[in-house]
Amino acid sequence: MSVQACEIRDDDRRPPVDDLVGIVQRGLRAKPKRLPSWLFYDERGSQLFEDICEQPEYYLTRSEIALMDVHSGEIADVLGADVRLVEYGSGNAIKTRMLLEHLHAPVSYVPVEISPEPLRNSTQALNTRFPNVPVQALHADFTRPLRLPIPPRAPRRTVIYFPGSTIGNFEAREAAELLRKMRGEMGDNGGILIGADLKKDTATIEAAYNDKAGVTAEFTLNMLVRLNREIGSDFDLSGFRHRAHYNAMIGRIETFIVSTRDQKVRVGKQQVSFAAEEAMQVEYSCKYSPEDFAALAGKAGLSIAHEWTDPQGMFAVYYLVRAGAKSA
Ligand code: AVJ
Repeated sequence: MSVQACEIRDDDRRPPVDDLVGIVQRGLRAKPKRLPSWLFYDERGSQLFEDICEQPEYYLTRSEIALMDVHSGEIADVLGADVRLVEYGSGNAIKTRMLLEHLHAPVSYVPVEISPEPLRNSTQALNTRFPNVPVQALHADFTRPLRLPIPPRAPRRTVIYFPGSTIGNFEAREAAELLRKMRGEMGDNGGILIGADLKKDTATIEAAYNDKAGVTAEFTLNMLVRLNREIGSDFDLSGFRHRAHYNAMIGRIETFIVSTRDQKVRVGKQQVSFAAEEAMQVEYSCKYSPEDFAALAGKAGLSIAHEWTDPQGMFAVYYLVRAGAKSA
């Protein structure tokens, strides 16, 4: 088969690049103040996240890769032949490659990504590496209803791949809603292959979000750098710090940007006051035991057909199918 052209499709129902000043102003009016975690991922933020993945304390990425290293063959067997693989996000080159290497005659690979730059890069890299797998990149926001490109031939099933514990960034209700949406997109016979970080001792989890080298702190504060650049706000970086704390009751890392003093910040035409030690919430990273995850899946009309963990039991990958379906 010949090399496929890089096809990137725009989902024309994508909302126009939203009013960033408005989003930030709204978040800063909320009590407590909060800003959405997707604001982390400008170009610098995406680079910093890659650097986080190399930190010795950040076990998530390494563990998921170790898991794929051991189990990707078996995972591919469970998914079966002629799968259309739809990935939510596209920044996961290594894990995706490990999966595609083992999949049996995949029909197509559909990365869904909101930022065009990583989408183009991963499309090209995969085209080179897997010349026989048609890549149908979709430029869209995966939290919204998707119109998937027409596959080059009929797939036996559509599998949505959502690695990286990104599901952990959604609060329980939103996570269930997102899974419910995925359930619709994958169809009756489809499945969801999803990575989620496991609950474990507080010290290990907290260390992962407070690395000694300070990369995570820089990643967190880069959100303010980004806002200063993109909306002309005047956050003084020396007046804010990173704080990440594990809420063991709820089972999630809660990340804040803390104001170190009384101060005012201009955002658009508004002045926003921060009290000393006031904490602005910027990210949740929810951790799930396998039982927690089964309950979450259940709320979305799904059940766990298979689950895998890495040799050290740090991280889990689940294969979800419609509840009551005859499974994979
Ligand atoms: C990319 C969402 C999985 O929550 O662990 C890493 C992002 N934030 N360090 C996570 C993140 C701080 C990461 N996810």
